[in-house]
Amino acid sequence: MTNLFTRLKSVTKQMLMPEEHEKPVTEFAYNTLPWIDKKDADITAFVQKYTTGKNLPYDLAEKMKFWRENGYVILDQAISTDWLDQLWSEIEELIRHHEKYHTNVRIDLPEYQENPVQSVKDVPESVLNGPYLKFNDFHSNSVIGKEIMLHKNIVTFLEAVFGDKVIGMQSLLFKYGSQQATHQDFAYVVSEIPSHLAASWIALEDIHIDSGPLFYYPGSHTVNKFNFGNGIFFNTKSTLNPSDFAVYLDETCQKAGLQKKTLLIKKGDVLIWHAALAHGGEEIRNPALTRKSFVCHYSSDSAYRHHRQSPNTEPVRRTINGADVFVNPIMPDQEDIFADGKTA
Ligand SMILES: O=C(O)CCC(=O)C(=O)O
Repeated sequence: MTNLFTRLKSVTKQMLMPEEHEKPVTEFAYNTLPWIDKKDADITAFVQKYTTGKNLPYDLAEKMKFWRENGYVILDQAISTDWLDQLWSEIEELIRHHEKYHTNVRIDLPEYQENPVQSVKDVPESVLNGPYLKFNDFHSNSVIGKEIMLHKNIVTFLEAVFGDKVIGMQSLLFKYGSQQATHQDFAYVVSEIPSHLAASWIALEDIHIDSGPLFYYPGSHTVNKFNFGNGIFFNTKSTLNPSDFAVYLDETCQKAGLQKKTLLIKKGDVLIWHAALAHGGEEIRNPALTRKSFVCHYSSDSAYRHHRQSPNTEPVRRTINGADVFVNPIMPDQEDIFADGKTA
């Protein structure tokens, strides 16, 4: 492990942020890939030496082999439902007494098109309770949110996959299905080493097929990358857009014979996906159905060294299960205002 950590750190020093590259980036740089994505990855040997993975409710070697092949894993009943109920009760309080809080939400409704990101205090309760809305970085406000994001069952797996300490980067919390088009996260969530990225999708209730469940293409983490006209990251200089990205991914996965799967998991189950797994949200067929979920994005210590909203300051870290999450530099007074998780 030590050698691997040292090697990754020296690679990072030479890394340029993607926008600083002279030529557009069209693929992940092979030498910066997490070790598990390289040709010679010996998972059996790794797990024999990896002591942190003991006492897990799953077989780490089996999950890692599945990940390498398919670009995702599902951890059954990985998180206590009491913790998830606590998290949801905090969201209900946030919605009910929204005037007191500053958490940001993103609203994808026509009337918010000009300014889709708003503070909850300025958004009516009816909108906060409805679809087309996600709560941004609620883990910053909530101790139990951080505990869930950096749960041992998630962190141990990701630490093994990255071969590095895990950093919780950001989170999204949904009451309803996102209905988001097919995408791969690395195009939108960019760390200093773009392949050092993963996400967890934590079911806060049993997922119904008509609620707009998550879908994904097993094995899609290895398909050729889409070029937005200026490389693999979507930004203001891109000449192609997220709809083009979705069409490309659906067609490419179909041509490669990859079967689309629907995620119908139970409360407390967790899906973890690879930076390049193609996924999205199905259409909501029954608008009365909620689809409560907490989505967390992660990187490695080598690849994410500053909070995205304050790249020039040293982050204030919270450590849980050997992983870090940075205190929100924009709203320090809102950090951990929901503190009940301290007793969890
Ligand atoms: O939960 C969903 O429907 C989509 C979430 C997602 O795609 C993401 O956060 O990258």
